[in-house]
Amino acid sequence: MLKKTFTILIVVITTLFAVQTYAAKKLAHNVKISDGYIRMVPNHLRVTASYLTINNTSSHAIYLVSATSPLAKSVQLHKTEKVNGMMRMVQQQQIEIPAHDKFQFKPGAYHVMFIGMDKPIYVGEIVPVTLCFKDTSCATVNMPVKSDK
Ligand SMILES: [Cu+2]
Repeated sequence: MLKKTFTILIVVITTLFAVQTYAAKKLAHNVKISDGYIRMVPNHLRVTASYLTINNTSSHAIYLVSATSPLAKSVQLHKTEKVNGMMRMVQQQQIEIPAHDKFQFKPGAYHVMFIGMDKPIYVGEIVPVTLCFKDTSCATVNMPVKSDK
């Protein structure tokens, strides 16, 4: 009797875990991502940034909370700020995209930062970047590497 209860419990836990795993990969239907690109950097640099526009097509605010990419071990959300006359980058825990509005990442302001690239990048290379939101939905975008003009 005890053994049976234990078995049922394991099945329930496994099911819960499976649901959670599925939820973590839920597709973000409420966002449209455009103009995404990765900034070309000199070969010896192992850090770069990407810029993009996120359109929120839903009637409620959404929050970007993380980004991942095979390009780098660490991918962070950053904002460049001027502090005491010095430019510095501040990591953001989340970025709000208001309802029916868009949010632009651009040089000198918000960007997605890639830290610790394994290899150099080249112009024209396509890099997948996955953006995940507070509601656990994610969107993967293929971004070309481009040089800033
Ligand atoms: Cu940065």
